[in-house]
Amino acid sequence: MRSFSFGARVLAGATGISATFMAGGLAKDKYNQYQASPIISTTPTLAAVARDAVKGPFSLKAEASSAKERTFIMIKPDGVQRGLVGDIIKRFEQKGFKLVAIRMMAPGEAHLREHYADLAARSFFPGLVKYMASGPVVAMAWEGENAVKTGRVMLGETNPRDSKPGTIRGDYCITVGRNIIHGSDAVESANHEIGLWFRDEDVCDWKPCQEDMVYGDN
Ligand code: DAT
Ligand code: MG
Repeated sequence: MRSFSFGARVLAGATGISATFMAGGLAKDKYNQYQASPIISTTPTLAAVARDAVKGPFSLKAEASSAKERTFIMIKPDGVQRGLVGDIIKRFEQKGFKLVAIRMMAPGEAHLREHYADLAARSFFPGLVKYMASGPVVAMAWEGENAVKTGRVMLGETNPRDSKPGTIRGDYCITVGRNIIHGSDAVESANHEIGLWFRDEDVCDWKPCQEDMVYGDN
């Protein structure tokens, strides 16, 4: 065991104390700064952010190469309530797709009306919005080659009755009104939806270490 001289121990002790004071002082300064700055109360609602986002040009997140294609997947309130979040994420991970954004939220009816705007004239629209706002959802963006089309295949048909076993809707649900998951139906709508649900900085560009094992033409 290494032995310290008395002098060294005093020095070490003093350094420790001053370091503690310094750290404490810095922390206190930070705390005071934090106290001093008022909490911003003008945080825009998700619907407002989305409205601004869709007014401008859509950011094309999927144009670089097909391996960069992104799709918007959302676990609906019934999927969350039924404890299917983990199973659904697992399917996309197992497939080899890359999770680039994820957020649990209760977006509210205004945002959901915006998300399903193309269905606004349908008779089931009010019920759809109400059900979608009945609890939190898990919104995600997944990236990979043909992510949009393959994502739809993984989901199954809109009506679970027509969905094959092995698909998410085929395995986990029964009626169209409780079909547990949303998936974009085209690259353009995927980009639009990702822009509607996430800010640019929420979407992560990263390279999984397994990428060369998922993609390769040989
Ligand atoms: P998908 O979710 O497969 O893209 P969609 O965009 O046509 O299907 O419809 C969005 C959601 O609306 C769908 O997931 C469930 C609901 N929906 C569609 N058709 C319906 C119907 N006939 N009755 C009740 N809900 C319906
Ligand atoms: Mg759709």
